[in-house]
Amino acid sequence: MNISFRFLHKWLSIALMVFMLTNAYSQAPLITNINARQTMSLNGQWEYIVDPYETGFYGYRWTERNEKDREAYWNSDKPDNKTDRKEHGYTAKNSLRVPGDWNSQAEKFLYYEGTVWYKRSFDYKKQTNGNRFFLYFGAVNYKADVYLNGKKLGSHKGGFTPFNFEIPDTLLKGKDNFLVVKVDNRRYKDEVPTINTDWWNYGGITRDVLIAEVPQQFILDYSLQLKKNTANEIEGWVKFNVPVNDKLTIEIPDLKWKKEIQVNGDMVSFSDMIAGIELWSPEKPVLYKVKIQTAGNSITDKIGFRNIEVRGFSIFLNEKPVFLRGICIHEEIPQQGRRAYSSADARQLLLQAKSLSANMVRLAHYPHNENMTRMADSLGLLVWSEIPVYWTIEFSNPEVLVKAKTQLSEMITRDRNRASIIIWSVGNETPVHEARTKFMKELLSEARRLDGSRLVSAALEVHLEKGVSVVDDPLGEFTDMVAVNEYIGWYAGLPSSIKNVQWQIKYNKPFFISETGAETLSGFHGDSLTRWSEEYQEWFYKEQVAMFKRLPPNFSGVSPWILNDFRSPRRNNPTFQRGWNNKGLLDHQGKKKKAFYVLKKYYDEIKRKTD
Ligand code: GCB
Repeated sequence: MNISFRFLHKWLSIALMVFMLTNAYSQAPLITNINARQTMSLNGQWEYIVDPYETGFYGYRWTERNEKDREAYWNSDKPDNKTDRKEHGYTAKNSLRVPGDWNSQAEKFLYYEGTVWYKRSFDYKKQTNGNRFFLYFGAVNYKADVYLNGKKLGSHKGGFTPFNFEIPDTLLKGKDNFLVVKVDNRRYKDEVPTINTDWWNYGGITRDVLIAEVPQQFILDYSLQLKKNTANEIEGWVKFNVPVNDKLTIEIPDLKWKKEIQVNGDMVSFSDMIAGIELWSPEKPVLYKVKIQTAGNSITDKIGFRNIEVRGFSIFLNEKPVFLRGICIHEEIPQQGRRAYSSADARQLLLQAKSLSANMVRLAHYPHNENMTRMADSLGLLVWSEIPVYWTIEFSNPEVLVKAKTQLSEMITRDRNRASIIIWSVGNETPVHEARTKFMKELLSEARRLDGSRLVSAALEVHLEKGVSVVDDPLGEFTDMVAVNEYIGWYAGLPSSIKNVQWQIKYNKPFFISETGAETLSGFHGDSLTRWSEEYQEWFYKEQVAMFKRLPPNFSGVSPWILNDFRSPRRNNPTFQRGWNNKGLLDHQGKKKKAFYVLKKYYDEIKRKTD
């Protein structure tokens, strides 16, 4: 290649890159506490086209359509005149509720995995000239490509975390904006989660969609919490979207505390002594109104203050050892076989957990919606929050690590001010080998880097060696607590075998049983040896509880599997499962099974001793 050709080649590649970048706006940093911003909701009925062949995206030579292609589904579906040929169209006859999964909205969608195009038209009245606009999605499962008025705003992968794109002022019209989202929920080996999971792959725009309108300079994100090992010192930081030169005020009116800081830059940190803070706890979930303000922008939140740490082999909450009376929850409303998303859904699920006398929930196996963590804050439930690094992810693939880290960072960014969250979990039941341990260690360090104030963990596996339950996963060395899932008496042996179980736990840290459970079809009765009967599950729980009582003093809690029966395509026993994993302590209709009362009794005993 001669010099001038090389130069031309380089110049052309740069031009191509610039062209690609200017044709899709990139994802903007996440705006936190979205509901406290000035927003317009785009929830409601959206029209859709089901597109299993991705015709709206690829031409017949299977090349990506260019932005102006009239046959691209992000462009107008209206014929220009009577001779015009249009082979796609949105119609009110085909519409889906947003937020919501598509699977539960029409029978044809029950098992659908593929592409659905969503379209919504809307008018927008700008509040103040010179403001900025962001299109915010609470979550879309799994991949979203977003187009406004024929322009691509950007894409996002990851089905359980929020994202936003800035809308250029010139693109947002007063009338009849044409918003299209291509949603693809197909499962791939190199995604997070990967192909194989034990839950329903609900597709769609599953959480809220909003337009947020903010000033040119605005408060993007902030952190406010109790300084470790103190009860009267608060520390935090505030981040702006751009460098500012302004006075910042942070105020907690109920504590008569106010701090003024001069900001020169895009971030400022602070700490201060505050008298009279009542600490947040499950028994008394005190939340304070917090006001953060600059000359041009202000935001309010409700924040609780508490300490969480590991001392020796116990977990301490506000200087007192705490036993986690937990329960695992999927983000699902079984009565309607759908994803949970609203505040009312969160209340239903978390009140069920409270009725079990739980003080903790493990939100499995992916970040649940913000209503859940906010509701946990106000109802007083401790939370384990997790990313869907589940079973056999491609641990040797560096791109997969980036995907997992992105989801981790989006989860932590959204929820770092929730007092309820005490544990960030980086995965569940990952198989022990070198590449995996390296991968998981990186996630643990990343979680600590993003938020050093909470515990970090992962649900590990236990293996049986000559009747002894051995916990020696090398990852246990790097987590703050050792959490394991065990199913002795269900997958391994009968409940009678639980009696003789010995534990060998390599790590002298808080020991937590992050799952245990047995399946039963609600209303099916037999003797306790009859699989699937309520009596079997009841017996299982009785033996498990007896075993918990024999565990060494570092036993710090348990979150059995699971609060409610949930949908899973892996569960195909035609009599007892029919597409449901029935390990719930409550059935599809919310009816309590016999085992519910066994666990509740155990939790009530502990509660009486510790509260
Ligand atoms: C597990 C998994 C959970 C499954 C459960 C089961 O260990 O972590 O996702 O649903 O077992 O029911 O087998």
